[in-house]
Amino acid sequence: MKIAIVCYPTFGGSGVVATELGIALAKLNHEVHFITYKQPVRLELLGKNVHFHEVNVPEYPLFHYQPYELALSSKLVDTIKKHDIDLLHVHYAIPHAYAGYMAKKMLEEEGICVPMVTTLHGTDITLVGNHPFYKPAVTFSINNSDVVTSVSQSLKDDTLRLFNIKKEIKVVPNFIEADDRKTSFTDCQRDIMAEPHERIITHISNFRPVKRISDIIDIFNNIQQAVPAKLLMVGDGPERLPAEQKCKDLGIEDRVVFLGNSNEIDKILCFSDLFLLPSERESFGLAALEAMVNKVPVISSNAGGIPEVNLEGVSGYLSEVGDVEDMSEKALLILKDDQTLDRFKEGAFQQAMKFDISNIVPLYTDLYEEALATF
Ligand code: GMT
Repeated sequence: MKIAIVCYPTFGGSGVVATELGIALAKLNHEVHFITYKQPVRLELLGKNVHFHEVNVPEYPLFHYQPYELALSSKLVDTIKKHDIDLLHVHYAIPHAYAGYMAKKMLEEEGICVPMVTTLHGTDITLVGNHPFYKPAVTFSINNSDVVTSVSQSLKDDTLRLFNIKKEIKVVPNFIEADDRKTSFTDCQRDIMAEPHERIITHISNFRPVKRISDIIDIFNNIQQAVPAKLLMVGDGPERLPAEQKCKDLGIEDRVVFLGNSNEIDKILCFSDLFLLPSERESFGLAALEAMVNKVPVISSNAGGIPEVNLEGVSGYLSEVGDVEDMSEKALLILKDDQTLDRFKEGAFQQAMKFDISNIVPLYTDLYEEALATF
């Protein structure tokens, strides 16, 4: 198949999933065309079967807002025609499904029919898309996609509750590649981050308010009072500076390292002992899954789709959103001795294996084939 993928090319989970999916499809000999405004961060090499088409939005001073959707839908039309694309897969309803629908209609005028698969990732539904300013367009885009998938049952339930959806939504969970650990244990340079007797706690996100960064600092503060520990904060976003200040106020700034955005997630996770994800909302929690496949147990909230990923008492523990004390106690339960920690590390890995790429990518290719057969 020749597949065009539209995604956000940033560090966010939706972009990561779209990129990894495209790379996996290319390995299966499908021809994959990424269409977005920047080369996706995880797309390191443009190899055989992988192409990237940049969407340019010319700046024009008359416009207060530059029309990205217009540029994207035009680029889609051109690329689909030029490369004889069979199917379009857009990640994120806003604005990708909207632009995709416009492209489909323009192509239909020329007698070209291309089915569109839309994958909902969370923020496009629970945070932004649900806003009254966007809701009619999001509802329309979902209802006019040929196939709609969501990354968890929880997100599907939210979508059906919040929007007037007439289309069937199929749950296709996010995935990881268990065989593709880039860091072997011999490469794992734990000693650059902590002393042998210290536990390493890690958080990775885009530091938006929904991630409850302040809770992470509080949980870590409690942990480090009971066991020697370091906290690695990976990523960047609006809550980073307040978090750095909070560490200073608590007098723990020498125990917390803010690493900024990183492309070396596996290298960091290989020496981590515990991952914290106390989010207010999370449709899936891909960062937790990436931790688990690196044998890092997870202390999380029970928000959204996280309980579909993190298994209570096996890969970690879950608490009510904001219950910092409970999360701290459960973290210490896991970290209290090496034997318990090893049991949770193995539990995390086994649970992550359920989401191995080999189980999930065929779900997408089956949907593509169905869509093409009925189109
Ligand atoms: O919240 C993020 O970290 C970024 C966001 C995105 O739009 O990329 O992530 C969403 O999609 C991910 C991939 O499907 C999910 O793992 C995240 O849970 C989801 N974020 C939210 O629902 C808040």
